[in-house]
Order: sequence, then C-alpha cells, then structure tokens
Amino acid sequence: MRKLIIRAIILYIVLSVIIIAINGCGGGRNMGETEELEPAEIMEYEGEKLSSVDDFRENSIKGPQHIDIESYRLKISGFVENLTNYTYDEVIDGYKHYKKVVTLDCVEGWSVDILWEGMLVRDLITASNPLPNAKMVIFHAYDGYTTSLPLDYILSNDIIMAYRMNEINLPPERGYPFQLVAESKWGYKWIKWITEIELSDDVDYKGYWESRGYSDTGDLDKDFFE
Ligand SMILES: Nc1nc2c(c(=O)[nH]1)N[C@H]1C(S)=C(S)[C@@H](COP(=O)(O)O)O[C@H]1N2
Ligand SMILES: [Mo]
Repeated sequence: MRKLIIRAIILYIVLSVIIIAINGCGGGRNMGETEELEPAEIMEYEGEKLSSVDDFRENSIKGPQHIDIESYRLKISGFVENLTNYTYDEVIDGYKHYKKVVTLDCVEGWSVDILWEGMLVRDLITASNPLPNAKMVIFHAYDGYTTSLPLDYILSNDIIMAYRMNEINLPPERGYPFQLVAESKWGYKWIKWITEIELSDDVDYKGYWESRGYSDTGDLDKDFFE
C-alpha cells in the first residue's frame, strides 16, 4: 500500500513537471518572447484610397486553391529558346520589383483598386528569349484555368505578375503565389495561381471564359460579350 502511494506521488510530480514545461513558467505568458503577427494591409497609398483584399467577390471556377510553395514551380514554356522552371524564391529574388495602383473590373459589375507589387511579365519572358514565331502568351493556372494575351501587349506595357497586394503577400483565395495584373483588361484576364507562361503561335487560342463567349481581347473599354 505504501509503495502504491509513493508511486502515485512520483507520478503526480512527473506529470506536474511536464505540464509546467509545456505551459512555460510565466503562467503561459511566455515573457520576453516575440511572436510575429500577420501584417495588416494598407488602405491608402500616396493619398489614393484603396479597396480591401476582402472586397473581391470570390467566384473562381474551382474555388480558392492552396499551393504548396516548396513544390511550386513557375514554367516558362513553348516558343522560347530557354525553357525555364523557377522556384518561388528564384522569381522573387531574380527580378526587379515594381508597384502600382491598378483597378480590377469584373464583368459581374464590381471593381477594386489595389496596390499591386511584383515582377514584370516582360522581364520573365525576355529572359527566356522568345522565338520569332511566338505571337501569344498563354497563362496556365493551378485550377486548370487559362487565358491568353498578345505578346505585343505584354512587351509594350508594364504588365506585373503580382505576389503582393496592399503590402501583404497574396492570400490563397487571391491567387497566391502569383496573379496577373492585366491592366486595361476585364477581370477574367487577371489569372490567379499562375503555374506556367507559355509562348505560342496560336493567335486563335481561347482561354476558359473566352471559349465560353467572352471577348478574347478582353478590353475594358469594349463589350465583354462578342
Ligand atoms: N486561376 C483562376 N484565375 C482567375 C479566375 C479563376 O476562376 N481561376 N477568375 C477570374 C475572374 S472572372 C476575376 S473577376 C478575377 C478576380 O476574381 P476573384 O474575385 O475570384 O479573385 O480573377 C480571375 N482569375
Ligand atoms: Mo470576373
């Protein structure tokens, strides 16, 4: 009986030590430690009022995608001299960054003004040396979505592939790791979760919404139904 009581006391002491070690001695306050909190998005930039990351109406074809960044690769493919396969860090660290406030207009009638930050698609493409027969740029995404834009449009405008919006990293539902900032084009050209940038000679290529009746040029100043 005495042995049993002693064992019970030992067990009680051992368990108490473990519980104290797990909770920390400061009563769970972990004094002196710094825990990093999620930064907040900015709502104004150079006097301009911005929309919120939460003002988008999420209506992606397959819902938000969650990309594992360790296995993620961005391919530059098709009619290029150098086929390239970048990790996320290689894209971020390998190219100059640009930022700009641009409005996204969805055909459903809502719009958002966001400060976008990222690399120029032009820089990524020229680093791979497009071949003379490359006329179109077809973007592919993790959810199977695609869209295309003329190579000319990409080369003659400062078109950003964004990894940040309102000074925070793109959240999964907004296209993490990368969304195209297809300035002056309807929202369906702003492809999210980009996995591949393909150079093509197919000037008649139709992306997901384009093959369902939406205008292939996607110009904001024109009707979106052809
Ligand atoms: N990969 C992918 N990108 C996409 C879409 C999509 O379904 N899949 N939807 C497009 C549309 S129609 C719009 S308006 C914009 C913004 O959509 P969101 O509000 O769902 O982010 O993303 C575009 N990019
Ligand atoms: Mo849209």
